[in-house]
Amino acid sequence: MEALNLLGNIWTYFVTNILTQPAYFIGIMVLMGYILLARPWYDSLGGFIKATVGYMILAVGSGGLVGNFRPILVGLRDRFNINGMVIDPYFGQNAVTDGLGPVFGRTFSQVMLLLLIAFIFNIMLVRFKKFTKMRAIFTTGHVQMQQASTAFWIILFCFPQLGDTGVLLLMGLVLGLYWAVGTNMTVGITQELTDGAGFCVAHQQMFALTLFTRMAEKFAKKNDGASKKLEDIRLPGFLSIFNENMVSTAILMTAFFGGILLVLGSEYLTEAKFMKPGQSFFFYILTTSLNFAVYLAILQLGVRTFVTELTQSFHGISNKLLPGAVPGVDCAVVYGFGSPNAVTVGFLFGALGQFLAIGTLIVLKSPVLVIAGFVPVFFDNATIGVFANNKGGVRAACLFPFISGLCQVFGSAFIAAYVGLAAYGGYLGMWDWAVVWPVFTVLMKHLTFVGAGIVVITLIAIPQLQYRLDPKGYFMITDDYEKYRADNASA
Ligand code: ASC
Repeated sequence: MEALNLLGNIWTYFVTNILTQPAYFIGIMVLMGYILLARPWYDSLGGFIKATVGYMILAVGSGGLVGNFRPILVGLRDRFNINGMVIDPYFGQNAVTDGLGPVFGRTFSQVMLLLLIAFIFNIMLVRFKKFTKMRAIFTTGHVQMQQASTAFWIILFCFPQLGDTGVLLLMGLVLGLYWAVGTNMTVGITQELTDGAGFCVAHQQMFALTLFTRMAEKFAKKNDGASKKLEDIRLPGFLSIFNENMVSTAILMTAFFGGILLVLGSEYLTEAKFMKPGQSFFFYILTTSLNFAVYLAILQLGVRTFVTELTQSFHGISNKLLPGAVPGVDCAVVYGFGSPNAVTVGFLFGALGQFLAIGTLIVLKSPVLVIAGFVPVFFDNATIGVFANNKGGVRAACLFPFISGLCQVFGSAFIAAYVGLAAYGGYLGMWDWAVVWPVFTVLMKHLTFVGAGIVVITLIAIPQLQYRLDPKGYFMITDDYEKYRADNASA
């Protein structure tokens, strides 16, 4: 018993301080990688510092974006008196924490256990990649925590009769599979986007990225102007200022933020304490809008600081510990690649889709109303924008984030009402959790164990299908990207 307690304490310490703090998790992975590569201690220490600090810089950028956007979302809700649930991973996690006791008589500590079991499943599935064809490890800890919370709720909702161990093992398997299969799906498209940087995406829209990127490829086949990539467009005359990313971001955001802030009005913004009394409204709008470009630049600096370290050091892990494994990282890392304008365009069209969907719910007098949260509207859609643009150009970068915005709102409204999380004020709301997980949930609720079986078999089958499509390039794309590219070019 004593020993078990000690183990539990060590695990809790590890989860709180390292696993859910991606900066340290990535830093320690880099350190381990360099040690395994037998690099001198000072190189290893340097790698640890650059990776950790780089990730912390990235977090400053993404945190700044979230904070900067708050007045707009809070304001829209207050001004239009919308009473609904917020779609946002942090609100979703709070809703689970608040509801677990009253609804299911459970505590949050089991969520951490679920996280551990799912993570071990993920590693095992990659360890046996010869059979499973799964290549990637999910390392984005704060996201794993949010997903484990929502998944725990879903499994309790679907299998209320199941005991503690059964619940944890069944959901550990499904969630571990989702992590292994989802990250694995993004390996090829991320290698192509980053020209072989050696990582993939481990976040909350992995199915969306795969689906929309494949659809965007179809656009590229038509060789007209609209399938040109954002970075290849050279605008003439005065429009040429939009060719510069920082300028275009600032102008687009000033139009977007400015429009909404004008509607909210300086009186409201002062009352809600977003503006100081007597502050110039014009300069408040300008600063808020320009800050967007500032935080985006910070975020990209963070990415540049740690990606090279991660790529180099991970060879240590993938040569010695987990043969051929690829690290899955935060979606924001891809904003350092492809077209920076795709980030802004994806966000704007995603916002358009979300606002349209929210308006529709209001008009149709839906019993559940949704309030946009910044994390889904920005991080899902900007990432979809980057991948879609890379394959399908401008049109894809506008269309797919827009569709995604619709899916996020309608899907979340459905699932949150269905499983009862809407009553606690929030739902995770990211694309996979608004589209893919609702399907899993309906299957498991109605067909119980048969439904769970269908989910598990479908997930297991996905990497097998991917492998069948390109048996020769499948492992080569990560083991030797240069050769993969050369082979594809000659084909
Ligand atoms: C999420 C989440 C965040 C952001 C961040 C993006 O899903 O919980 O804090 O996206 O990971 O960089």
